[in-house]
Amino acid sequence: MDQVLTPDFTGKERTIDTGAAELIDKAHRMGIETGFDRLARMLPQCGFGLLGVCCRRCYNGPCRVSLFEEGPQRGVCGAGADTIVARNFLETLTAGAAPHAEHAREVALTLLEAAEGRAPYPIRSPEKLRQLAAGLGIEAEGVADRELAAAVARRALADFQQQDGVIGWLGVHAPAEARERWDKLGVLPTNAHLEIARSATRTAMGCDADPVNLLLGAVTMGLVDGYDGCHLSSDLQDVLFGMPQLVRTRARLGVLEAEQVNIAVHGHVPVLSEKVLEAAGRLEEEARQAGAQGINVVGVCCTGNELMERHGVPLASNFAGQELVLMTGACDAMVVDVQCIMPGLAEVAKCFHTAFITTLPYVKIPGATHVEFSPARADQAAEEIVRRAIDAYRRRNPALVTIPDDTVEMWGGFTPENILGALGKVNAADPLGPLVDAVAAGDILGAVAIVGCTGFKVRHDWANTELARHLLHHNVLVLANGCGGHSLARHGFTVPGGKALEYCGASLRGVLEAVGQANGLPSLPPVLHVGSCVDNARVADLLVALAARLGVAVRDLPVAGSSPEVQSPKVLSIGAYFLSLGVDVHVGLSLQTEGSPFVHRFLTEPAGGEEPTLDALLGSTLIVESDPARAAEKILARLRHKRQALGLKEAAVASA
Ligand code: SF4
Ligand code: MSK
Repeated sequence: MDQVLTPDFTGKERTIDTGAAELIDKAHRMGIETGFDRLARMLPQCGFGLLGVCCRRCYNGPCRVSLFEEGPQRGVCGAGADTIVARNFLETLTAGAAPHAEHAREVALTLLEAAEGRAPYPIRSPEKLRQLAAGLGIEAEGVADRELAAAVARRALADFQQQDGVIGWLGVHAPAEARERWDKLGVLPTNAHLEIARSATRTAMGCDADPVNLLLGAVTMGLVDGYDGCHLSSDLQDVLFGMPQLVRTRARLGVLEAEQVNIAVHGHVPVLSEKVLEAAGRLEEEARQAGAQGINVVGVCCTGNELMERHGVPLASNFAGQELVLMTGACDAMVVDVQCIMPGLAEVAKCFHTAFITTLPYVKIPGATHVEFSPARADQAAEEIVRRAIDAYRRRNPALVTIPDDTVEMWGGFTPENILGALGKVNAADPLGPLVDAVAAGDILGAVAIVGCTGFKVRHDWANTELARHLLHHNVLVLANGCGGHSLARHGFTVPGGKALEYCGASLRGVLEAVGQANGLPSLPPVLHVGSCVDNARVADLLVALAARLGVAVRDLPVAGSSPEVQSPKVLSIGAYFLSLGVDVHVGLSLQTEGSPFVHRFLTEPAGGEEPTLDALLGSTLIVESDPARAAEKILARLRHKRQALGLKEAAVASA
């Protein structure tokens, strides 16, 4: 342990999860530093950075322009605040879209290798495969699954190679009305890699300096993330690993088991974690020989969500609590793939017996053990990882084990198919009918997806759950995924008939109970857990289906997305995807665009003024608000505005 801290906060002040609070306090007692401490040491953060007016694009800089007249108004090259802020914003979105596109490309390569017999993965959903082939216009009649899978995978990879046209996955999922608008704006992407490279080029020193043009580039990044990131990943994972099912499992740090070998899988791309889960099943006997009762695989962040929705794997923690999984002293291995993996994990793992294992050639962390993974040697790598966990278990020090004594029940796996299945029990001929009727009657005011992260600037899990509580109270249907989904699962919002039902307004509660009871449950869960970050694709599909059923555009629907505890640029690039569809997006932290009032107004002001705005171009705005109660008010105002424009009657008023 390098340093002994003198913490000036308690665990309870930084998280609303009692188990996580217990482990923050344990870290303080042991002198182990976590992200909660590192943020405290980082404050105050640089004001220029927070305003987005710092530029490090070339060695004439770094330059930072001033909001005050007496300070410098332009960088050395002459770039003003509008250019610098817009470039930084686009750069952030590019940093969000790139990992999602890589995620999708890796899954497409895995599908191709599997189809050609070079990687040990079966085709678990031939139905989804054929549905995709139909959407892509690939002839499937009489074609064997593997041959068809190879054709679909090659078409997916073409989205990273073609030099003209529009990315194919946009053709599979995008509504025609939106596509027409994007075409007119000149923002349609040709190829994910090309657009990412172009975006890196236009934000480079001496290239694009027009703030509006740069911000339209942000819309393109949103489309890249939406179609060649989220949709492509989600679709091909369904083909390879099967469709998510409604699952009932458990969440919180208490899901680690004292008597078992605990393996935490962390990251995003389930090509690895699916194999670790399989290998854990095969090697149970070796774990027993080591003195354990079995092997317990638990999920962290989005790879956890992926295994949860397909296999019912319990969720240990979201982003901000990842180091706390190791602080239990009972995590025998943490195995990571890519994205949202904190380098700080290596330092915490050193304080225990934990094997901290990286697996990808481009994600290495000093202090970690590297077990190289590739789809072709997936089974060998997964078995090696599980054996390292069993070995580590033998070295576990029981005196250092603290597994919080709390887990909560959670339900997940609410895909559009499963939601329609549940609604179909109410009206088999028109499954969306009950939902549409409830929205039209004002029993449901609208819908909001609480997505994205937890971080260190907001009290862990607090804003995600508070916002959900306010929205439910006002009869808003809430969906959730990513680490926001973890937060809501960890605090009991995703259980049918659970206590969180009490937060719901009377008319929403009535709908949830009616649909739940038609399905043999006390109610639908107050919050429907839709899976991982890339499963935002499923949220979008649901909105597209709803708009089609109503005969309106997606931008007309009273719906919004929200990330109250945003930490990753991926939230912004996914957010840009929803904005491009005309869906408002709320974020709970500054976008670091306030340094250019023009850029900030473009992103956040409603249409109607003289300046160009996102709202005027796309029908959507960004809402920046850190207080969940005020954020709910602002979101509700936009939902009501959209209801009014649709001519829907006033929604039921929630009682105080
Ligand atoms: Fe300064 Fe311009 Fe270089 Fe940015 S690109 S660091 S504003 S000189
Ligand atoms: S893992 S991007 S912290 S949701 Fe998807 Fe969680 Fe946000 Fe990473």
